[in-house]
Amino acid sequence: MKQNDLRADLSLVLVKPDAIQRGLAGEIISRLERKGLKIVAMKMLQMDKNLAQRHYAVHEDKAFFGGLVDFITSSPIIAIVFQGKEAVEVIRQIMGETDPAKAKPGTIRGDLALDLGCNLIHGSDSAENARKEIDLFFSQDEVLEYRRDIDKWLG
Ligand code: DAT
Ligand code: MG
Repeated sequence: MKQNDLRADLSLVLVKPDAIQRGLAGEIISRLERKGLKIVAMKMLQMDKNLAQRHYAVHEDKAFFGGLVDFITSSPIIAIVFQGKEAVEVIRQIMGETDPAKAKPGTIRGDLALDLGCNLIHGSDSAENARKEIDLFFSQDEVLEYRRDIDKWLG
C-alpha cells in the first residue's frame, strides 16, 4: 500500500492497556468491525517510552504527558490500522469524547469507561496524523491491501 499518499480512509487505533487488562479488546474491535471498517494491519505489543513519547509528541508540553506515557507503556496494547470511508472521523465518533464521563452513551468511552486517564482507545485525529502514527507502528508491507466479498454490501 502506498503510504506516501495522504490516505484519508486509514486511521490508527490503539486498544489501550486498560482495555486489554479489562478484557474489552474484543468488544472494542468488534464495534469498529461491525460498522464496516476493515482491519488492514494489527499487532499486539508493549510500547516503550521512546515510542510513547513519539506517538504523543503533540502533548509533550502538557502537565499530563508523563502520566500518559507511564500509562500507555504500563501493559500491552493492540495497534490496528482500519480502512474505510472517512475512517478517522467515523472512529472518533464511535470512540466518543476524550473524557469518558462526558462521552455520549452508545460510544465506546461513553458505555465502557469513566475516567480520563483510562479511556480505553486511541484513534487518530486527522488523516495526516493517521499517516504519521501508522508509520510509527507498522512498516509499509505490514499494511495489507485486500478486498472483502462483503465490501459491495457496504456501499
Ligand atoms: P484523544 O485520546 O481523545 O485524542 P487527546 O489527544 O487530547 O485525546 O489526549 C490524549 C490522551 O491524553 C487522552 O486519551 C487521555 C489523556 N488526556 C488528555 N487530556 C488529559 C487531561 N487533561 N488530564 C489527563 N489526561 C489527559
Ligand atoms: Mg488525540
